[in-house]
Amino acid sequence: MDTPFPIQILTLFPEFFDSPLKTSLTGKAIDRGHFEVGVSDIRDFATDKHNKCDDLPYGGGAGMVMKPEPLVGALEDAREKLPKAPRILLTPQGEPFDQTIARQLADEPGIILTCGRYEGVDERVRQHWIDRELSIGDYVLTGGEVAAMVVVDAVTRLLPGVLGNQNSVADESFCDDTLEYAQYTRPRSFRGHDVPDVLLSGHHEKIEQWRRENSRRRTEKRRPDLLDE
Ligand code: 6GU
Repeated sequence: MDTPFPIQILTLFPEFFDSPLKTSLTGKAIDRGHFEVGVSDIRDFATDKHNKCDDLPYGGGAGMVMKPEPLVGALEDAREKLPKAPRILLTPQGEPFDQTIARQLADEPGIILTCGRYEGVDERVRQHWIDRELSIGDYVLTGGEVAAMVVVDAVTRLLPGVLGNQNSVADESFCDDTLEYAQYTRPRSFRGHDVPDVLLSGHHEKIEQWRRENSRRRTEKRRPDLLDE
């Protein structure tokens, strides 16, 4: 099946992606043909008889390094499937993934996501077979799988037709570099806590003004770094 946005994920743990890709909006969008996800098991490209994918670091030290042969085999196979898609490595050493990068990637003809594992990836693979390295934040994960799923979610929800209501993309946080305003739904009073009166007033200008103010105040308090820019 050819869709407008093919994604190929390269991983040592293909089963990790079974459930998140079936679930919720992501699963529905795949069923509707808005994008498709292929998962390659890097171990299938191992070249020795034990299917070894990691080895000791030259120079010594703790941990294991992902061997080049299986990774490059998997990357070449992905390239044949998706010749124009950028090859991305998920690694804590990558540039910080944000909404701007999500929008850039949504404009590509598809993406190849390589999940790093262990203490790292042989440097020659990064230098010669990878186009871009991304990190999802300043903390350490056991591998790139969770990060790859974050990228899939953030990018695919920007694809045409994936969200029913395209206004919810245009309207949201990080487009105008402020946090979303507070939201309320029924009941009007819940265990003694009331919805702000202005939201029940039906006065659209006043509601807009309240939301802008609420958004600005929370951004100042929680994320002053967003206002500095
Ligand atoms: Cl992409 N990988 C790992 N292992 N840890 C991370 C990360 C990626 N992004 C933040 N921490």
